[in-house]
Amino acid sequence: MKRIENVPTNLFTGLLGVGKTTAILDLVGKKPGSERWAILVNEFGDVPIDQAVFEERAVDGIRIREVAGGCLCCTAGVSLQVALTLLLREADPDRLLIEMSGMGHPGSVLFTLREGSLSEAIDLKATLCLVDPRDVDEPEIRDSQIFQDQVHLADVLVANKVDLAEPEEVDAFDRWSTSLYPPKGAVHKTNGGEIDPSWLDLDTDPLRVPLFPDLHELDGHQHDEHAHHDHAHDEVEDDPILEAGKPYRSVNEGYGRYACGWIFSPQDVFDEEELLMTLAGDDDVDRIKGAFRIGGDAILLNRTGSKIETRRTAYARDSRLEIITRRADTDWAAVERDLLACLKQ
Ligand SMILES: Nc1nc2c(ncn2[C@@H]2O[C@H](COP(=O)(O)OP(=O)(O)OP(=O)(O)O)[C@@H](O)[C@H]2O)c(=O)[nH]1
Ligand SMILES: [Mg+2]
Repeated sequence: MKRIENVPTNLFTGLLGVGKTTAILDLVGKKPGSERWAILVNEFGDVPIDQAVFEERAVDGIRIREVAGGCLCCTAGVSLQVALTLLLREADPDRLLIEMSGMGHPGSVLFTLREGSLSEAIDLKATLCLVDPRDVDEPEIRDSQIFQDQVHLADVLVANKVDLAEPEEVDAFDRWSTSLYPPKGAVHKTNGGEIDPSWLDLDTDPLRVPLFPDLHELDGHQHDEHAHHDHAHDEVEDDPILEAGKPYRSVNEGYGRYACGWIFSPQDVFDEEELLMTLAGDDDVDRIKGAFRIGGDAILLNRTGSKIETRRTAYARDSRLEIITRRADTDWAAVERDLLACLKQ
């Protein structure tokens, strides 16, 4: 078997919905035709959505693998190594891009990539952290430990969604980003996740260590190999048997967030307007992403904060969604009833 060595690898970090998948898709569009790339994507929820988004856009020479249900930092030991070993073997890539979950702490992932058994296979390059410039002015976000460590461990800082920020917010981002210590290798501003491929080849600083290495002990649980999860989640079944009107449902929680994912039978067809009204409702929701069959067509739906976007998609295998909220007492069965009420008869 061919020995895989020194695959240039970048980690993409940033809070939920900041634009990591959008940025990687943008890069995929710029991939030289002759190159093979591998993408590892990690999502907080159990039901993979980003994987469907990547697969929909998959061009020749792209291999995708998903580690769902949690965050790579908690699976950084064995699952990350297993997933990466398989991915590297099947793709034999010229480049590897890793998208971390928005709730993910990059510290232990970077440690695994640098020191673990894969360190020879991987040539770790710059870690790119995407930031919504509006967040820099939000003390609740700016002072959160997860945000601080995502930023601190980044070599390249990219303000994305600049189109949604006021000029004062962009100024505040500029002041904040230049005040960071140690200084970043590069700071950029962009929209739509537009990344210059040359940023990927910047070096990583191996001396950056987490400010909050024990971050994921916050819920009062140990963070070690034996008692590692401060989040509980159902294992998503590989191919759940789906009956019309009876979706598969899987919950997952941790780090103060509660998620539920559904996969609906391909026979279930949604009324787009009803669906949008239903999913725009709850103010406590942090993030929704999904793909829905709406008749002849299918849509991808993205909600970040209170902003909802949809676009047509070629993904039509089933309908699926993930909702992430801060409310521990969310009645997921009731949410499911609301979703079922959006089905076309
Ligand atoms: N207005 C605006 N929207 C953007 C921009 N970049 C991404 N988006 C939108 O933001 C939403 C979330 O983008 P994603 O790329 O899925 O974000 P993510 O960081 O991968 O999200 P998670 O994987 O859930 O953490 C989508 O609806 C994107 O179309 C941007 O620069 N401006
Ligand atoms: Mg994503």
